[in-house]
Amino acid sequence: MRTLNLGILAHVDAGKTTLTERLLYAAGVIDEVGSVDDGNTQTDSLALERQRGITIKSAVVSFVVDDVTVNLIDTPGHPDFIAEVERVLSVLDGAVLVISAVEGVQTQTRLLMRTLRRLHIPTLLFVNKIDRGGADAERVLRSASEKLAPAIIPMGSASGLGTRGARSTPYGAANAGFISRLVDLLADHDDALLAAYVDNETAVSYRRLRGELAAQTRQALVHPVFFGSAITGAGVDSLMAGISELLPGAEGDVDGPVSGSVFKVERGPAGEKIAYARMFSGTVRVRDRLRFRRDNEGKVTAISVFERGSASRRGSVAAGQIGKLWGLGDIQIGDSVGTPRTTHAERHHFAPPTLETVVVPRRPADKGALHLALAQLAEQDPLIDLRQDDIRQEISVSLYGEVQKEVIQATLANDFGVDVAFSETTTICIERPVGTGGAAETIDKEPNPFLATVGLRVEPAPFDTGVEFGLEVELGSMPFSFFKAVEDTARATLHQGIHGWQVTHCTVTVTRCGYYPSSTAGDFRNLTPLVLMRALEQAGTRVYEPMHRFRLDVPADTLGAVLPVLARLRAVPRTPATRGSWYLLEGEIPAARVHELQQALPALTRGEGVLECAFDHYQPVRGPVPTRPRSDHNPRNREEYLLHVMRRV
Ligand SMILES: Nc1nc2c(ncn2[C@@H]2O[C@H](COP(=O)(O)OP(=O)(O)OP(=O)(O)O)[C@@H](O)[C@H]2O)c(=O)[nH]1
Ligand SMILES: [Mg+2]
Repeated sequence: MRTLNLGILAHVDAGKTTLTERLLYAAGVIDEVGSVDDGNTQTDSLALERQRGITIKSAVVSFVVDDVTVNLIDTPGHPDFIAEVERVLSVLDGAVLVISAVEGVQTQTRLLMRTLRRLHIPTLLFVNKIDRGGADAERVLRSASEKLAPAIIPMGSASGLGTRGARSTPYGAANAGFISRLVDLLADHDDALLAAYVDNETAVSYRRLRGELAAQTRQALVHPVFFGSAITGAGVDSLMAGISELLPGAEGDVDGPVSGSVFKVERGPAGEKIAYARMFSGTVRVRDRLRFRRDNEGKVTAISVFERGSASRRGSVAAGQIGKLWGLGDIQIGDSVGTPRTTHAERHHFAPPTLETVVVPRRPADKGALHLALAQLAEQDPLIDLRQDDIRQEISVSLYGEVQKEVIQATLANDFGVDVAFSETTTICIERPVGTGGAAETIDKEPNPFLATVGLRVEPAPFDTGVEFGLEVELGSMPFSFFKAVEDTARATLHQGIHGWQVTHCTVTVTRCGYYPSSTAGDFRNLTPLVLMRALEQAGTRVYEPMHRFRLDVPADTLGAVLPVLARLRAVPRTPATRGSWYLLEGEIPAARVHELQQALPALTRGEGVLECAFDHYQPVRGPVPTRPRSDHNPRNREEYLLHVMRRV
């Protein structure tokens, strides 16, 4: 029996949860198909998800098809919950990207496919909603090959589009058009196949072509496309067969060293912490002691494993499987258990939240309860990045958008009994070095009070690199724990740059190091922030604000009203394109103004305008540079902040 950890990803409302329900039904896990609109699906199980009809948290369910146990992870499509998608990407063996046959390829669809391709995750496309009015299979195929990936191949034809009786019929060996498309597609990566086919068409068996299709899909070179309707169930059997035939199973040695990755954390009914871990290697058993995040350790008190439906209690969870682990009190999302996997641990695939808002309890007496509640929410979503400003007595959280804000508000009220309001929402900027800066402190040389020599250089790096750490000294010249102390402290220090924003897209290089036999890692932790901030001041930093790319469809007669509002919001549209009696506007807008545009739109366009926005890039702030109040650490000045960092790390 193989195991396949499969993600279902899509733009909001494309039908992921409905499709999940259908797959569970087709596999015999459930006897009745639940509906998002009735609030009774398996994976939208949170009260808030059922009320709102949208997915907020990723959820795991499992089913068996042929000889494969599929652990399916249904993800949210709303851009405010992109962090949920980010967290599951590292645990997937394959994915199904759902596209609505009516709305076609949307902003989030492109972003997700770009990321799946970058990570080489084998991906099938499912064109859903063929039963809905306006469904157009050809248009979706065209735009999928233009905007998502050129190497796609329809696995069947769709008929009766836009009607309840819409069907999808799989192609087979008898369909000459399919065979020749298949050969064309596969020959790009397989010269032997092309040569054999050119030599004698009939010599290449259909079996061989299907085998090669599976091989190339598993390498994420090609993407088979299925058509169907999650509502009527049309095409779901073909997709199911494709999942088992074309996607790879999980690999990993069950007897190897323990290595797993935690992609979800939740609290059980008694408030106990439950970590969802995907195992890559080894086997974890109840009562095992597990190491995670540097020097943390915990004893596993119970395990349940996803098998045929939901999770059931087991004595162990092995390589390839997803297990729920109890007993690891300090575990956080993103932690590795056992030996860390050496893939982009620090790197994010999507942009971080771009908004920050102050959370205020409506009853002042709830302040302590609010802090505790937010700390628990931050366990499940570290990107909300809880910050406490002791001077202003304020708590703030980072956010992707208004829907996430409403969800936090409702969760605090429903689950924790704390009513809150939000005051000012501000944009989260970033800082990046302008040039190169360097500084050093030498052991035993005034004014350095620490038993450590540290020299650091900081310089800008391309966007999307985060913080890279490099060495210009021999790794063997100092105990590894001292290097680790320098790196960890440098990363912590960069949380607040010269203007108070996170410093990122830069490289920090260790240019000098030295120690005495009596030196400790603490000496390096204490000295590093002082040296790094001096280097940063020498380099100088520039503040950047997040920009979104927007796509706005408006009725032609409303364009005159929309354009001045865009200008006022500092949105820069390119020349509008006409589409019948509609205009399509695309361009850039500061993240800070997206919400205002969303709010203004209904009145400007009689409620007909459709706006899609997604983070695109950072742009240097023009005009006065915004500074972020130094919070979190009660710092009245930099020295105090640095002392705080020293104490903390
Ligand atoms: N007509 C039709 N409606 C569908 C189909 N699939 C889903 N829907 C409807 O589309 C809406 C959204 O479906 P969901 O399954 O919640 O979509 P989702 O992708 O899970 O949405 P998020 O998780 O919030 O991103 C619901 O009203 C569904 O009933 C389909 O194949 N045909
Ligand atoms: Mg959903």
